[in-house]
Amino acid sequence: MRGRILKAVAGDYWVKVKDTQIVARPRGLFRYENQKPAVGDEVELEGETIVKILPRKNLLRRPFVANIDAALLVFSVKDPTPDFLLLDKLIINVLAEGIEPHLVFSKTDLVEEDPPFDLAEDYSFLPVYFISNMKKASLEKLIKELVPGTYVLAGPSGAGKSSMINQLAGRTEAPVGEISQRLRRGKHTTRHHELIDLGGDVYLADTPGFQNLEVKTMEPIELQDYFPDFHELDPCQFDDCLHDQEPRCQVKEAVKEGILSQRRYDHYLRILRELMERKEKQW
Ligand SMILES: Nc1nc2c(ncn2[C@@H]2O[C@H](COP(=O)(O)OP(=O)(O)OP(=O)(O)O)[C@@H](O)[C@H]2O)c(=O)[nH]1
Ligand SMILES: [Mg+2]
Ligand SMILES: [Zn+2]
Repeated sequence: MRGRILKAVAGDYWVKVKDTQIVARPRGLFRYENQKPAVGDEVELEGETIVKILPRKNLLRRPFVANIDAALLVFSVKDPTPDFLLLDKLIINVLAEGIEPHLVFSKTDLVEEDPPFDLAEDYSFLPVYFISNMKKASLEKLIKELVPGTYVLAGPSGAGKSSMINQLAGRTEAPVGEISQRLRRGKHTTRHHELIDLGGDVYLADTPGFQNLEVKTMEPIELQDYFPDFHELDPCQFDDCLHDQEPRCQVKEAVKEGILSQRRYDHYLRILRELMERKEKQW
């Protein structure tokens, strides 16, 4: 029997097989072989025993979820206000995992102009959605636009990820953090691992939020691979242009002309410096 793991709690795995769920345990040998089933895994069952984990497309460590197609990067328009450096770093890390980023601006009920399209101006290279967990229609619209697949929600603490999952799944029991008045963010309440089955082969996984993030270590020259908006330009004079001090750089030119976002470019330079410093420290 084949199935997919939707939930893991203390060594028990809820496996979806056709329209039912079976609570199963992994074969004893897995531990010996250093294999651990993950939420999202496609597995082979014999009765209530998981006997085989099918090859994975990818595996995230935190959260421990396998076979992710896309990430919904959730940033609230207010409380907390979006940290665009964090967003730009998150886009890089998600792309580096081979996962497709989508951008979701949440809590649009907190601003007068709804949807606040200007916030999304720099991100026309991504699918962008505007939602409020207080406005059911905005969530229905989002779900209608998602193609079948497994989506992981990621973003800063307090952005409304868990609230969104609760609304979409039509339930209230998953923990939602009381927003801390001082920091205006949630209290890291999201810890368990679960895929929410929304039907139509759309699955969502919640993740705990964070305040800051390190870009994955890579060669400085690779960084531009993760800036899709740079790719639409003509090539620079030098093949190995870092778009920094080099002459006749198309990226700098595009920033000057207002075709490319100044803020995105500033973040690019900042992250580039970080990667260079990290590289120097290795020596
Ligand atoms: N006004 C408004 N408040 C919201 C909305 N969505 C969530 N909130 C509130 O924002 C706070 C944080 O929401 P959560 O859903 O816990 O946020 P989270 O992204 O899961 O946070 P972490 O689990 O810490 O990463 C809670 O007090 C929610 O009630 C929204 O659409 N509008
Ligand atoms: Mg949460
Ligand atoms: Zn260049």
